[in-house]
Amino acid sequence: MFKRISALMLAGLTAMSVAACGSGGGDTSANTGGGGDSTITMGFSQVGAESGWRTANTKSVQDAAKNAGITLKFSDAQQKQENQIKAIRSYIQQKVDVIAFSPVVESGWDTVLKEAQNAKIPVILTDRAVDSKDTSLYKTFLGSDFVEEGRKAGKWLVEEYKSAADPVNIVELQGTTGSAPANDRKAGFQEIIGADPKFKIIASQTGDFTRAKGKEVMEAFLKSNPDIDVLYAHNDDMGLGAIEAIEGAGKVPGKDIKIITVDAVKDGMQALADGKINYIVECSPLLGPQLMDLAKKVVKGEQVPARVVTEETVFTQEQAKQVLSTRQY
Ligand code: GYE
Repeated sequence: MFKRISALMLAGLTAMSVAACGSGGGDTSANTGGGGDSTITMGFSQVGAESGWRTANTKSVQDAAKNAGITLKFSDAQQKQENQIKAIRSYIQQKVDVIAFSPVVESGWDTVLKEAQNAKIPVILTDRAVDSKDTSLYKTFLGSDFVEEGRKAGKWLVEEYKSAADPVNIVELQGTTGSAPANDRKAGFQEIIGADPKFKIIASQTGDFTRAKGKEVMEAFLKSNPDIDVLYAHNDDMGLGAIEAIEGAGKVPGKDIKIITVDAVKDGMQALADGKINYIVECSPLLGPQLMDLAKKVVKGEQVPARVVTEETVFTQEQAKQVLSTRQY
C-alpha cells in the first residue's frame, strides 16, 4: 500500500518538478568534462541564494564539479522545502549517480530519502543536517559544527563582559526557522551564556538569514527595547541589515550595541574591520572540493566517514584587518 502511494506520488510530482525547477532559480546542467571521472552525474539541490555565504557555497560546488569532471545538475529551492523535495524526486527519476543537497530545514525528509534509497542512489548531506532517525538514508554529512559555532560566539561574549556587574541585554536574530544552523547556533550560544544569569536574551526572532529581514526585525527590536547591549546574529547578512537599522535609529553599531555574527564573508569582515561588528565566528562555504571527493567514493561504493566536519576559526576586529585583502569570498 505504502509503496503504491509513494510510486504514484513520485510519478505525479516528477511531472511537476520539471516545471518547478525551470521557474525557480533555475535547473541547470553542464557536462564540463574536466580531468576526472566524467561518467558521474550529481544532482544538487541548493537551499537558495539568501546570503553571501550561500553564493560562495554555490560557486564552490559548481567550480569543484567542473574541476572534478562531474556533470552537475543544479537547482535552487528558493528556501522552500517543497521545491527541494521536487528537485530530489526529479533527480531520482533522471537516475543521477549521486544526490547531494543542503536541507533548508531539519525535519520531514524520510519519505523522499527512502525513495532515493529504494532507487539505489546514494545521498550526501552538504552543509546542513536532517533529523532522520534512520542514518542509513544518507552516506555522509559534510559541513560545519553549528553548535560549536554558537559556543564560540557565547564564549567571546562571556569574556567581553566578564567584569560587568549589570545585566547584559541581548537580542538575537535567528536563521531560518527549523534549519540546523538556526537551531544549533542558538543552542550552543545558550549553553555558554546560560551559566551566568546576568546574560539575558530579551528578544529573539528569525531574520531568515537575509539582510532585508535582519534590518526589518532589528528595527522592531529597537522600537520595543530601548536598552539593547548586544546583538547576536546567526549570520553576517542579518547582522549587516541590522547595522543599517541601528544607524537609522541614531546609534553606533559596534559601540552602543556590540555585534557578534557567524560566517565571515567579505562584507561581514569589512564591517568587522571597520569596527561595526565586534566578533565573527567563521563558517566555511567552500565545501565543493570535499563534496566531489566524497561523491566519487560513494559512487564507487567505497566507505566514507559518516561525518566530515569543516575546519573553522574566529575573527576579532584586528584579525579582520589583517586577512581582509586575501579573503576568497
Ligand atoms: O551561515 C547562512 C546561510 O547553512 C551554514 O546558511 C549555512 C547558513 C549560513 O544562509 O549565511
